[in-house]
Amino acid sequence: MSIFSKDQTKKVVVNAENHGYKPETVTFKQGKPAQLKFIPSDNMGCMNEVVFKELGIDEKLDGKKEVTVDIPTDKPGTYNYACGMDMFHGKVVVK
Ligand SMILES: [Cu+2]
Repeated sequence: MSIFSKDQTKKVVVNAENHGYKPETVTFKQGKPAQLKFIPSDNMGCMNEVVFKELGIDEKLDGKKEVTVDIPTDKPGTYNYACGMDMFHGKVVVK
């Protein structure tokens, strides 16, 4: 990340054999661009898809490359996300 950037970037490791998303909750500050990076592992299982219902985001995680999701930070709130089967869950808090 550039030192000139005020963006916020956080990482979540995805591992279906390690209880899912680590960390389960990520917090961003309101008002600055925010990106959540999903870091794949060798154990993706059904976590090869991540769905943010409220944001209309549905991304494939192929287990090889990181996937970045832009999180809106214009207002405070909580965005829940889950695997494609709605089995593993995580959330993003903007405040
Ligand atoms: Cu699942």
